[in-house]
Amino acid sequence: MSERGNDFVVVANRLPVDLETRPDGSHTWTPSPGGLVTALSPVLESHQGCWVGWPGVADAAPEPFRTDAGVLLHPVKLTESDFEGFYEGFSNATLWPLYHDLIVTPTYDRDWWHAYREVNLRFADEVAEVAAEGATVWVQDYQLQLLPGILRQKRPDLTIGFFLHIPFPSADLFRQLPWREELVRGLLGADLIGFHLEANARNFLELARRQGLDVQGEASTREVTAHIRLPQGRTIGVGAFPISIAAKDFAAFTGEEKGDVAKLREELGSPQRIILGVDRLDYTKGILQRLTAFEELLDTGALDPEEVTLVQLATPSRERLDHYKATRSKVEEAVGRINGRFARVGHPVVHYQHRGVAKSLLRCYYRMADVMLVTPFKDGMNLVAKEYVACHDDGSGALVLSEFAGAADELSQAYLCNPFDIESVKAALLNALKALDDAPSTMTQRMLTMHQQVTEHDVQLWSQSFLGCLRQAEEQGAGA
Ligand code: GDG
Repeated sequence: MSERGNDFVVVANRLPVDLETRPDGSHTWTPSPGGLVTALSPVLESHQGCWVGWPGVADAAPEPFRTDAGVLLHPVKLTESDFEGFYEGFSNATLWPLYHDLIVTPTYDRDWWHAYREVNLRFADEVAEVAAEGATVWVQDYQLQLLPGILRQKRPDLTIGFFLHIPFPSADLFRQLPWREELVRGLLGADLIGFHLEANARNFLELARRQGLDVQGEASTREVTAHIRLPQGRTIGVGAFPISIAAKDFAAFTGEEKGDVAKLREELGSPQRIILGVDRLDYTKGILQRLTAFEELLDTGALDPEEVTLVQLATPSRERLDHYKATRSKVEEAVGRINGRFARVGHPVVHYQHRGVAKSLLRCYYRMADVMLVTPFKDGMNLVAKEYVACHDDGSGALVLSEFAGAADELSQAYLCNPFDIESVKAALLNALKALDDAPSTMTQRMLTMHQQVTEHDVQLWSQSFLGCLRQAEEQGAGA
């Protein structure tokens, strides 16, 4: 199979599938978790492009192959030591907490930084091999921030876009990073740098100004209204592109599926109200806070355990890292304690699962839930909130959403809360439950307004908007 000559290449830390070994030693591929894969798969399928990324297992170097949907997958090998230094270390114990406003303290480790640089160089070699002359390369996320700069040097013929899926912190926080200049230089190799929100783009532009760069224009809520002009004359577009979902995949429940939703409700004991949480098990997502809020409402009698049930689906994530282990154990302790205090045997008040579920089942959970609780301390966007809304084309349900999730900018009809303030989470949850009983038509209107927003601004619009601006940025940059 010819692997060279791809006109459109997406590069992300992970491939959209993970390599798994069956008990008999043979290999199989399963979809890999997380928001980035959810967002990018449809885009690549429509371009029949090439996806460069790690197959999810250390030391594995499978041959490139084409998916049924026509996407060429090009695996990049990471050793166990790369995985520890580049992925678990610098990406997830340095950058992740720093970019999420220090919810836990980042570790600054020189060896991790060296591993990060090494792996970015390796990704650049692989991309240079598969990209055609003049190809468009779209680099994804915080694990690959050096890649645009390395690629620019190696392959000046490429058009390079970069999109950050997590928040970008204020210049004051960012300057903690010992390798801040190198990181910014890496990003500035791109023709276009995209963020979810205007606030993220503003933070980056402020940082560029402080580094003495020539910044023209200001960030705005959508697309590119600001540019950075480098001393060598090249111009880089900076803009906001709020990511979304393939909304139509979540709407339109068939009669059979509605039956499945009703059955799921029965399996939970047909409670009057079902509250749902769906997250990767990550300390940024505020799972413990929401359990604590629920427990306090049961404790004071504001909620009746015979009437209300909370379902928490928590997908395993970054399980070897200490902060993740600690979060999991606190969450599981809270689930046990709440059930111990308020449930009857055979009738849990909190249903908890630490395993992923199939997308078809996830849709049913979303549709079934009367209230969706999304309470991150900080989140780039949060696709779960949008998926829930997309499943409620009938106007049912209510969304409780953290002010600190990027999605709050668009989903203003949600019950917004401050997850750092338990009273605020409790009030938002109670208000949502009460309004479902007392003001059903207002609730329907709120949900339908959000549904329209998500349907009209779907993931296809996101990618078209980014790629359209990338073409313009490249033309402007080349003309400079
Ligand atoms: C990062 C940023 C940004 C979850 N459990 C299951 C499952 N999921 C899917 C959801 C959703 C995705 O995973 C999670 O996306 P989020 O956006 O909520 O969160 P992150 O993984 O942290 O994503 C985030 C995103 O990138 C995109 O830019 O929004 O801010 O942190 O799609 O449905 N899917 C299935 N089973 C599960 O059990 N099938």
